[in-house]
Amino acid sequence: MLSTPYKNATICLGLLVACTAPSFSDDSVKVTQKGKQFSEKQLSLKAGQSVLFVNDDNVAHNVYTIIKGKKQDLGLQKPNEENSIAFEQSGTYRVRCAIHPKMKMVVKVE
Ligand SMILES: [Cu+2]
Repeated sequence: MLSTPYKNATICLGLLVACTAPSFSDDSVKVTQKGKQFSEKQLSLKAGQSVLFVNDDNVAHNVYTIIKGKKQDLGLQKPNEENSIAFEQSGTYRVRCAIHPKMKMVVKVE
């Protein structure tokens, strides 16, 4: 019973993020995934800034972040797909691809 409304809420939230993305794009940083690497090895951001991950490869990628043991997963990103994530909490995030363990990035948020 509970799972369906929850799923719908998640989809709505996803659409909302997708639709409102251009309005805060000034503040967001673009990182591409190409050649099984992130285009940046390290980023410094202010809390609340977002990163737009764009898959510019011909293989699927995944992005997840870890801070203080807390994991946030953006899911699978097929070629040409993009996903944005807001870094709300200050600290050092490790950013990884679940498919390619060598893809690594560090995001420092203050
Ligand atoms: Cu990957």
